[in-house]
Amino acid sequence: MTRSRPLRAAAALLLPALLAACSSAGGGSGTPSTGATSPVQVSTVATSPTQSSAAALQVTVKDFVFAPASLKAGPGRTVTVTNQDTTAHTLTASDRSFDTGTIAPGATATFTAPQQTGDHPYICTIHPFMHGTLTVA
Ligand SMILES: [Cu+2]
Repeated sequence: MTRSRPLRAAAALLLPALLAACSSAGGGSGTPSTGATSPVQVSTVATSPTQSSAAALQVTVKDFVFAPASLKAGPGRTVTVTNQDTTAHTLTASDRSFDTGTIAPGATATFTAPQQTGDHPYICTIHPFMHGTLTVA
C-alpha cells in the first residue's frame, strides 16, 4: 500500500489531490456526493447576511403593510421604498420630516433619513392605519 507519489508534488496539489483521491478511491460508495454539496452550502451562507450597514436601505409596501415595520438608518441615508401593492401609498413621517409623496402601484420612491437621531414614526397618509418606525442612529 506504499504510494510512490513525490511529497513535493503532493504538497503543492494538496487539496486537488485529496479530492481526486477521494473520488477515485470511493468507487461509488457515496463519498463524492458529500464533497460536491460543500461548495453550495458555503455560497448559501455567504449570501445570507443582508443587514449590513453598507447595504441599501429598503422598505417594501405590500398588503397595506410596511416591511420591515421598523428600520434603522444613519442620518441622511437614502431609503428606497417599493410599492408592491395594487393601490397607491405614501411613506410620510408623522412630523413630516420625510415624505416619499404618493407612490403608484409597482413604483419606487426614495426619502432621506433625517439628521435627528431617535425614533421617527411614519404612516401612509392615504391609509393612516398603516404605520412604521424609522430609527435614526
Ligand atoms: Cu397606503
